[in-house]
Amino acid sequence: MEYPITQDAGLEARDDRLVTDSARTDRPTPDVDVVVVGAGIAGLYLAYRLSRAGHRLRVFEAGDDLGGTWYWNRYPGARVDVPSIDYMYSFDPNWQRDWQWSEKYATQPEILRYLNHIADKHDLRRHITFSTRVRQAGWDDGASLWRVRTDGGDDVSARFVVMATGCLSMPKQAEVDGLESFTGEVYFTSRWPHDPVDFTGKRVAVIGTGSSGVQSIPVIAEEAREVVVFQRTPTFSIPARNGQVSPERLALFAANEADYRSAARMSPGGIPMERSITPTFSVSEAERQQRYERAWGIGELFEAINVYADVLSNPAANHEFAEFFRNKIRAIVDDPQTASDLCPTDYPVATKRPCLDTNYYATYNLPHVRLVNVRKHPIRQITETGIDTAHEAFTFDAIVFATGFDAVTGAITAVDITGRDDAALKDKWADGPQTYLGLTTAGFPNLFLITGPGSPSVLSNMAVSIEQHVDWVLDCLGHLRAHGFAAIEPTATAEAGWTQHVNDCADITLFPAANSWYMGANVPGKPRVFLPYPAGVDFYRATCDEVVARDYLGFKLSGPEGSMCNDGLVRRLQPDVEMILIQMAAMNLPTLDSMPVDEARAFYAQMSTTRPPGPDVGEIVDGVLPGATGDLAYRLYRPPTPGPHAIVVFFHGGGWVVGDAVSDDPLCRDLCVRSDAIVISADYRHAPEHRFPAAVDDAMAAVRWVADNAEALGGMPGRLAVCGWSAGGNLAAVVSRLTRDAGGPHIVGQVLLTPPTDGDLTRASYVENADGYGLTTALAQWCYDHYIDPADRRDPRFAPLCAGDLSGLPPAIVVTAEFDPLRDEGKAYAAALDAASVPVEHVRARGHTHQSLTMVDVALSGAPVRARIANALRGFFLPTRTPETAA
Ligand code: N01
Repeated sequence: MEYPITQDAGLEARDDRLVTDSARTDRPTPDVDVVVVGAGIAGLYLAYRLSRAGHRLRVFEAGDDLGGTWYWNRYPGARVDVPSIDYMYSFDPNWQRDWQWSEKYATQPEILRYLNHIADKHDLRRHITFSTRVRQAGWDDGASLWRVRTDGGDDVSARFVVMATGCLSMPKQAEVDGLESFTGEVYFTSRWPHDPVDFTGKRVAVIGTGSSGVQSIPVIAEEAREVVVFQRTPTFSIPARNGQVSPERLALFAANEADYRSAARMSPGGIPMERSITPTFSVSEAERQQRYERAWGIGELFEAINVYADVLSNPAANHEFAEFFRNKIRAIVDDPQTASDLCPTDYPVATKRPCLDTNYYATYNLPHVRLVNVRKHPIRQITETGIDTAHEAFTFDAIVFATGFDAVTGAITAVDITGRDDAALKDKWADGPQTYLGLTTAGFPNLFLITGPGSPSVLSNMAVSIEQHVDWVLDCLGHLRAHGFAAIEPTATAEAGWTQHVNDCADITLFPAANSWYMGANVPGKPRVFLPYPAGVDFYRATCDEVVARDYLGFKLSGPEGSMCNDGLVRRLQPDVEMILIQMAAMNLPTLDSMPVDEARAFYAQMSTTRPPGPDVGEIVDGVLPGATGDLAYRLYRPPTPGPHAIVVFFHGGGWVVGDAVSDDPLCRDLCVRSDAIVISADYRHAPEHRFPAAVDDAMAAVRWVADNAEALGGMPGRLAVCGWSAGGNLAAVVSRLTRDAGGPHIVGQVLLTPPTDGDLTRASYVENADGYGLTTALAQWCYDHYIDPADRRDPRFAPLCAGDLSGLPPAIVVTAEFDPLRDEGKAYAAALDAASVPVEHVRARGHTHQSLTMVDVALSGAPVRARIANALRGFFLPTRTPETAA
């Protein structure tokens, strides 16, 4: 629901004059405008932007020095896994005058030197209070400011608080019993000592094989006498192939750095790269293997994940890519058992963060390095001298924990943050974080989260995502100031919509299949919710910009003289449906209603050839059946399971004008496999050559013929349902009523997928969705006009909604799509069936269009709806619904 902008009386835009808070209100003046928590990459950039924009600020940093992640994670082998020249600030275009990266992937010390260099160059240290942890931040609603307390005794009031606390900064607890009894050295990769650690001649245990373990194990093995790695979950890792900064990349820079940075900002991951649109199985196996090899050879994480469009959505595609990795591991590691233990098998590749390594797998070929599979040999406890598993007692001089972080939310909720009415953020997020854009959260005005949950953050190049968030926040502060507002807060509607959208995006990927830290699954008791935003930094940036362009859509802005709220949802379509619509719009295709009918039919058929085929079925048989006036084609889809099967007679979509028995082929295959029923797609005569009621007569003839020949077709007599999409849904509804009135054949259920049921063009859905969602109101009208005279449009053989008596009709499932001109008449028909005591399930497909539910393997978000249809069909076919038992 979108509301118009409302401005309280007396408030006018004041772009022309900057007004400070203290000048325009009798509320207390805060000590500073902004408190920033953290002095890592985000905190430093905030200090740069805020100070230059004239905001008074303080930055608190728990560490003794700046750098955040790069201050703490000093373990041996620590490096960035995004190329150095991408993992840097872009605000300083002349950086090459005074800085040079020495390697493709810089080491931790080099990155820390870079951050110090930036801080010194731009005089940022003066804003930072080091060795000071923010403990508490509470919103004072009366004074409209934050009160921030630190463990150093600071008590600072601020108009805004910005959490620049990092996504991977709150170390996870050790979760192993007995650690306090160990008398040797204990290290955490995430809190590595500043003094050099020497493992020479020592027996070292490493627990954990994520990125930190994978990077540190080979380096520790270079020194140590013995290394035992305790692995709970194996990782997918590709060789980093580190070395000089790539000359090609440097050339791109030399050509035009501004273009390069801009391409990074509008890329899926924050590194200039085209999003792959090629599905895995659309190319030959030889070509696929070549591409996998290339990905392995380049040594770049984002390139590898982008190898094919569907690696993160199609289980079969993912499996093949994962098998390629497993083969590499088997080829590198000499000992077959160790190789097998190192092969990940219980989660899809890239659904846990893959690693970039230098000699990781080969390290296991060294005689003094050993792998313990903790799944088979669980760690019982840490002892005085080492580690006991269920089967063995190990002695160590040192134990290294590379066990990860309470990621994305951990560092935010570690601060006691209270918002309006003293509500604690930790409580609000008890079942998972709720944010608007990953930047703000309702009930906590003037609180900003840099790379917070619900933003691309850890799935992207953090440097690019951090800059985008900081820039957005600075623009926002400027806007508030210029318009005389003192506070900004997202609405509950916008936040719920965004949280839903993030989940929708995750649900069409394989990410939820892994117990990853992306899902919060690595921390006992943490809610299992997908934390980052997976649709890409390009889409995300466009969304943030759109929110601003639409007058801060979904935010309430308030000040001493009034408030403004343009409430609503910024993303309402399912993410994949939106992407399809964007691609279709870019293709600028002609509309069917702009063509003569023959051309429209040819064009429709041509478009059908470009889609994925749908799942394999047991058998496909093409045949002809007697229509009302002559033979008509049908296609039979038989499930791969032993028969006999129930039968669904299916009527295709196409507005009674275009389409045929095979034009909904992927949908029919999908229905067949999911419902384990024979689907017979029966053609019918089309308008304008054969106008109403020719299609109805043919549909009736098809149902009769199938009922009479059920056994011969491999079906179970009496288990007959009808189904149709669009115009076909209309025919299925009409046939259900006509067979009831004719006393047979008995139909056990009707599936009506986005059906027209009275063609009333004055309904709201025809107005709201007139254009932009595939089926337009103009096209619907074109179809009606070809099919039926206006005078006949209340005939129940066209308008089942106009039938006087709907009682006794077969049980139904009616699916309506939110962005469909036909939505309201489908809805009305479901309600009418219900009112007539017909068992009916009405599925409202949120964020879908008229066509999107039929786009098998394209609009993945439609799959759960089709699963419900199949479920309904299975229910229709239960023996209790068949005529013999009904009697
Ligand atoms: O942490 P992780 P990380 N007993 O959570 C295991 C970034 N990063 O510090 O998977 C036994 O990935 C745990 O096992 P499981 C990067 O984004 C980047 O390595 O929970 N094992 C896992 O194997 C990365 O993804 C770089 O079953 C236990 C490991 O410990 C993120 O930071 C470098 C255990 C933890 O792996 C986190 O990486 C480093 C237990 N009780 C980090 N508890 C770059 O290259 C946990 N594990 C830039």
